[in-house]
Amino acid sequence: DSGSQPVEFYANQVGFLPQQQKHIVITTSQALSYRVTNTASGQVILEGTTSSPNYWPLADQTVAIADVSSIATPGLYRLSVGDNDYTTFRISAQRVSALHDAAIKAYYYNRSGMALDPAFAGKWHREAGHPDTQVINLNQPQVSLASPQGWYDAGDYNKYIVNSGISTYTLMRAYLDFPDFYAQRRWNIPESTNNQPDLLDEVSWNLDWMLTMQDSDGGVFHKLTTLNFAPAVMPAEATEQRYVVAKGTAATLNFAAVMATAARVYPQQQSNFLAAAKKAWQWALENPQVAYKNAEIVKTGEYGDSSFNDEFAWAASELFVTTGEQDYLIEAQRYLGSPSTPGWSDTMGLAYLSLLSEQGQNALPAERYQALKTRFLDYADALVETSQASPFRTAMTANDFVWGSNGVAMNHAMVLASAYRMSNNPDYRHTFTGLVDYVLGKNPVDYSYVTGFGETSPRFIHHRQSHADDIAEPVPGFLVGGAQNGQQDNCQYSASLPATSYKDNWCSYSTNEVTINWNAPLVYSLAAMLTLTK
Ligand code: G3I
Ligand code: 9MR
Repeated sequence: DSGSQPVEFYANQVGFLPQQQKHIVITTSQALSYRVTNTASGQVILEGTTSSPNYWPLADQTVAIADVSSIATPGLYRLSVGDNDYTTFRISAQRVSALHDAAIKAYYYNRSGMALDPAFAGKWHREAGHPDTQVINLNQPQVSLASPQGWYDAGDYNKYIVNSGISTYTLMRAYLDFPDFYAQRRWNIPESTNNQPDLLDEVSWNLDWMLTMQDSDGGVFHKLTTLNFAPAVMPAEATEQRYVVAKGTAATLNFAAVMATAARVYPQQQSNFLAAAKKAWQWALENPQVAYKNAEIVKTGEYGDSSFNDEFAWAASELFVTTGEQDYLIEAQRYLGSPSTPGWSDTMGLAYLSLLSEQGQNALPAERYQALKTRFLDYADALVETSQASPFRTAMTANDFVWGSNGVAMNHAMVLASAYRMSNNPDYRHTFTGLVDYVLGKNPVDYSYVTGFGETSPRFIHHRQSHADDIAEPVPGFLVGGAQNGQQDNCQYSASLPATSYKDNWCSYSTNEVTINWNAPLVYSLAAMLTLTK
């Protein structure tokens, strides 16, 4: 009898969509029989046996899978094993929808230079901070510039181009791929009453800032920052002098890619965005190897990167898709390498996403498009295989458990959702929804890693506003970095394996900070689920 050994359940704590694959992980060293009860009727509606258990070394756990996919009616269910052990799970498109809106609303809460009004921010209202109207150029201290707006990067208050760029692109990618989903969607931000989709209003807030970071010669400053990280105070109290630092090749190409994309997304501003993109591209051609390094006195995030082929490939691809000019295609082909999962320092996958989008397909010769698609789907196939072989049914390997592992998971999900859009192969869909389940609770620490969503979700995030306000709940809708065992901070961790080294504490900036670049692929993945999982 299976009741003798207590088990633990790891399940999506927020809600499954009715039609998605639904796997619940159970800790056990033998296959178990289980039953599912509809809590409303009290009726047993499904009986089954788990898969045979497998050991996951990244968590030191042996687990089996209960597949409850056949249940597709919205409701609250109880999954039971033996006489005493059970968990509940929900099927609710509404909850997934609410989660999506919170994940994008998080950007509003991280706006620099804007007071958050109670009408939009509720109990998380706050004063404006960081007007950034008098920012000093660190290399030319007599020069100051205005560089207002934008989003704070993370739990800190600085604004970094490369990370802003991938976040902004990812949100625009969501808009371009799911235009009908976003056309009427609103989540109560100050611009919600205008006639533009809220997503475009939110992205504009950051694009306006990014434009100010371009110098007159076309080069782009790597970041806007204080010299040291601010203490954990509210934005309005973090008043140290801010600087723009050196220009660099990565920031400039990243900017070029984002502005070339924006030229497609905002037709009324096309010429302005495209001119900025071309000027940046030109600067990068003349300065192809300028790696950014923090000067000795600058202690904030470096976002250092010294390999630029991926940024060249990405910027050239965006310029090609926007203009159709063959010269850009030649450049894109020169730099294009193998597809990979995007991240702030690796933008090769973004070039693929754009070249393989509807607009990319229209611009590319058919054979070229097919060849790129084959390479991209081969990469997605490898993620599917990883997931199917994984005891937790999640496409995460040891290499993925880096600082921001949950961001890696969501970027894998974005790649897979895109593969699904191109091919209709359901394996891609199952693999990407399985990754969303992973961040929402189907993981060995049993956390739903998004603030405000799920039974056990982070409360003590490394987010200065959430730490300094007097509100018990953290700002909602933020995905934390997640498990990884680098332990680069001085927290005491109770576990040390890649998939279990996580701590819900302010001290854990290496696992419990939040960032705009981790939330963006979460937003994308949820929009993809709500659109594609019908
Ligand atoms: O490049 C090496 C690679 O060669 C090696 O195999 C791998 C093994 O761990 O490490 C790689 O370097 C990592 C680097 O990111 C690039 O991925 C470092 O270990 C890792 O510590 C580093 O983490 C970055 C962290 O800043 C520290 O610099 C995160 O990616 C990045 O998301 C994070 O970003 C911070 C900003 O600096 C400041 N704002 C908050 C934000 C989130 O915490
Ligand atoms: O608070 C900082 C966080 O936002 C960064 O991501 C992190 C990594 O660069 O650094 C944090 O600041 C810490 C600093 O690096 C070392 N002293 C403790 C700071 C956190 O309180």
